Amino acid sequence: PRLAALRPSARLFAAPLLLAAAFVTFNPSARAADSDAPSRHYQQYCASCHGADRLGGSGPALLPENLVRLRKEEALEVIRDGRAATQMAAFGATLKADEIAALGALIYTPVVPAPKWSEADIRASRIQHVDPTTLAAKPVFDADPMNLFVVVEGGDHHVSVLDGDKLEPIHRFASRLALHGGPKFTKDGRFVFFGSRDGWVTKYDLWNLKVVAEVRAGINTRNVAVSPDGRHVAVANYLPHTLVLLDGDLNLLKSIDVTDREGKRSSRVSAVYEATPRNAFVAALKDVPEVWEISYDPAAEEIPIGHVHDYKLREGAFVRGYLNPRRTELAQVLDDFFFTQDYSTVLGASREGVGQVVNLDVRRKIADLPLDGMPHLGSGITWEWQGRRVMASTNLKAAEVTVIDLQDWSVVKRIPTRGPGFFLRSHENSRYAFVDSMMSRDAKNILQVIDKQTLEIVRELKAAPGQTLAHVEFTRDGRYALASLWEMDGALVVYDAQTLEEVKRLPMKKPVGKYNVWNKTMREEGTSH
Ligand code: DHE
Repeated sequence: PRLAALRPSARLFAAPLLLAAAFVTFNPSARAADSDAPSRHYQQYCASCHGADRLGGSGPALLPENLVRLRKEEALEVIRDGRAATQMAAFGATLKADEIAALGALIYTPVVPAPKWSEADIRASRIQHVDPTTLAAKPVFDADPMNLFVVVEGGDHHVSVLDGDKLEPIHRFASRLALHGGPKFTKDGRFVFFGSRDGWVTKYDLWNLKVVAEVRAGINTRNVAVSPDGRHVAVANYLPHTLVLLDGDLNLLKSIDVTDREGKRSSRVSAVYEATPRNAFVAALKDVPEVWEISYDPAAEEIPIGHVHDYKLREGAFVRGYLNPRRTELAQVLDDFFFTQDYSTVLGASREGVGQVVNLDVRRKIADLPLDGMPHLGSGITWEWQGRRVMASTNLKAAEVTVIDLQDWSVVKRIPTRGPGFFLRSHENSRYAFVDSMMSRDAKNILQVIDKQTLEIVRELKAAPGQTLAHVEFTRDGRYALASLWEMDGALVVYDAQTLEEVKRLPMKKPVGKYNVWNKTMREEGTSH
């Protein structure tokens, strides 16, 4: 009962702690054979922060799905030496090398059966941080609320809010661990929603500079999307295989088990996006070749069986269009994708680089895309080039930016770069686009500037060798471009977007990404949405 009286976040933390204590004190296997040692050590040293079930607590979840980005050797180093600027302690003096190796093997072993995160778990995890009725209905600061930047500082898991005119921080707050994907803003720029790799969704009030509410929607999450009015939020999960729909206060509306039409094969969700002209969320599935469109319009047309999610319905039946997925079935999985500005069409690629163009109105593939390597269409941007609309994206495996004609889907140009890159960014008021070579071995420190009219590289901006310079976002008017010096003692480097000269630096802890309220809410053509 005392545990039940705690706030959900405290319960999440305390439950494993108590369990761990119980385990250490009473578990008879504490003296059992050595094959039990890794589990015993896990419960003794890790469970209080990472959860008795490895689903996370104040520390991240320790499941193979959540650890894919961490090399095993690095994980062993972290167990041995701890992690600077975090609560992760060093166990090198407590555990022998082979015990650390066994603990490492344990956390990379899948939990069987796969852990569940039910609707009840989602509901129980919700935390209301402030009473919304106490929040002011206008900004508590003088800066232009539509020209704020939200900067995700991955180094110490914080978020900074910048005044985009003065280019100065106005606030900084602690975030959930490992935020990933772009934070998503409501159209008025007041609220922003963050998703963490461990499934936490945070609603933040930018006018009041306060965390309003949080909920854990999954165990391993890809990203979040929000409707412009802020009334609907969608969460794409890898673990469990669910797509979670929340209301604007982060109360659960429904958690959809993601399967193919027959309900035979379940799937992770690669990502979910909001498509305003369609009043819908659009999601791609990673293990089933389908794109789903989920209307958040309560008056949405009914969907005939055959396109819907609920395979148990009898032939000829209809379901409500509202919050029920409508399927587009394809021959190939879409892993990463880009929308045309009117959201009628999706350009997608599989991890193997198979590209296809899908029209969401006729709900089928309408063309192939001539792509190679691993195009990162999610980082795509678009502009007018010689009277035609083109899009361009980086490639995670090839040293090029690929420019595609959006009329006939042909490749206009492959612009050679220093190395495979992650992000591409521009602004309609700028003739330049900035691309990194983050995925290369020796050119991570170089940002290249592309002239959007000549399609040539015209300049290189360099950080010190060995450092990483990547991810650019423009100010609302396109005058300045802010790049991340992606180091623990890193910075935002501000460039004049015309002269390309450095203007100033703002110290930041590994600023993974930065997002301008205006550019995001206006769906500026030079930024991902
Ligand atoms: Fe991301 C956005 C997928 C690894 C930093 N990344 C996205 C989005 C997707 C995606 C689908 C768009 C979601 C959105 O904005 O709502 N990312 C993937 C992967 O599949 C991949 C390659 C492997 C993985 O581990 O999941 C991957 N991503 C990374 C990283 O390693 C990065 C560099 C560091 C990190 O913090 O994880 C990283 N991804 C980002 C960032 C964005 C992003 C900063 C937002 C870009 C933007 O400007 O909107």
